[in-house]
Amino acid sequence: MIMRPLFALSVALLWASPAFAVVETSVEVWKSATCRCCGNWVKHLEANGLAVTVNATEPLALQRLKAEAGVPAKLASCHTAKIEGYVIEGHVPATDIKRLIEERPEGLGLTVPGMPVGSPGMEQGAESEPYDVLLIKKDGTTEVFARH
Ligand SMILES: [Cu+2]
Repeated sequence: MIMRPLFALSVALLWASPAFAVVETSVEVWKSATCRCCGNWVKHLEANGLAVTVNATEPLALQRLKAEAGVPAKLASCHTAKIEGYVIEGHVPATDIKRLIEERPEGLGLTVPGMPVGSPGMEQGAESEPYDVLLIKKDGTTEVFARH
């Protein structure tokens, strides 16, 4: 019966290890394997210190995932991500993701609908258009979380 307490101890140590903390705060991304701007957005997150895991996902599965996450079609973009229970849709800047995790507002998560030129991953030289990062509320309405 000496195995039991040892086993319990090792499980406790496993859960307390920093590796699990990293996994907990990493961004999980679903995107088409060939989406270039999605890949550039992932690089933007990593460059800003966020750990990212990427799932190559077929378009239909991606659409279903967006619907299940509560992202209405009119607020959708190319890729979908999740961090700490929030959904992140489209080219949301890393600074806004960090603020979301810090402030933890009530809502489903953040979206940048469409793919505005100049947003992270959508850089086209010096060109950029103004865009809003929207907080998706639980009832499907939105409010402006940040303006860029
Ligand atoms: Cu894109």
